[in-house]
Amino acid sequence: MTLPAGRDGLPLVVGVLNVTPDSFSDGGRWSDPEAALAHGRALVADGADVVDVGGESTRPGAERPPLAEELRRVLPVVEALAADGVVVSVDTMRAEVAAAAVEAGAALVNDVSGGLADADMLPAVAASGAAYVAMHWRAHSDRMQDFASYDAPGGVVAEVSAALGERLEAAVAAGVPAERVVLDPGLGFAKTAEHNWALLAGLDDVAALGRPLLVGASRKAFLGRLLAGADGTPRPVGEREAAHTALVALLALRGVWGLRVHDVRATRDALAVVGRLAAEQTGAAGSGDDRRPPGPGATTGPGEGSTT
Ligand code: PMM
Repeated sequence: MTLPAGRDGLPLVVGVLNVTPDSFSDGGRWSDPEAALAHGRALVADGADVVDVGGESTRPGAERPPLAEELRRVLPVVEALAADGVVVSVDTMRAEVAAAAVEAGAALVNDVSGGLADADMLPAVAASGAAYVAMHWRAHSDRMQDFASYDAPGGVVAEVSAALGERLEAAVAAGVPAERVVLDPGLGFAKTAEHNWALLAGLDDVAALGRPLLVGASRKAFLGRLLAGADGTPRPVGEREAAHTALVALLALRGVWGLRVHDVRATRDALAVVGRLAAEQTGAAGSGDDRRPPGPGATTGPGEGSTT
């Protein structure tokens, strides 16, 4: 499976579908397979290029579901969406879930542990033929914030880049072709808000590993902190979308490969603005087709930045 690509040179929009009772922003909303499937279809109608189906909450402090429960949550949804022709990704740290989901039609395995949580994961991905997202991770959610310190020279950007480089090497050593691997800095996973901002500013260093980047910032706590009220109370989860949409536009200009988001419609709107302006700047607009990609010679167009 080659990597899917976004539309018109813009980043791929990966819609989040958490089939969990306890995810931090949408836990319990789609926990029965029927509701989950309807939401997955709504994400596609809103313009998601990929739907990322997960059955384990990674909210800080969350407990892991048993394997059988994770399979029960994700498999029917993956199967039904794939049967609709949707490109499906499975968000799991377990090799058995990854293999079963690919069997059921998933094209990507999104492993927030980058292969560290389950020694069988990388060989399973290699055998499955699926594409692989390796995220930066240090520990399971019940204790990940105990590991949010980055003291090596170069700080969080250097440490995360080095760790992702190792995960890429491990994936390749297990038989996953490098061309199928996407890297993700793992915003919020064993990271403070300051670490997240440093990583966003330093994405080019992560991109220097030579693989496309996926970024998941949607609704995360660092945006709530940024928008905190005068008394320091973080902005609630449901009121962070405008800030996230601004970030989406900036990340598109940086040339990221994919954006993992809850609000697909707002993301598509932001990408429409980025794409249209890029087309205007490169002279590709004015043909009556407002959605044309930037042509050669673009200097600020999406996908043309130094980060891909
Ligand atoms: N974040 C969450 C879950 N899965 N996968 C990737 N690749 N990157 C992320 O940043 C990421 C992820 C947690 O967020 P959610 O509870 O909103 O799904």
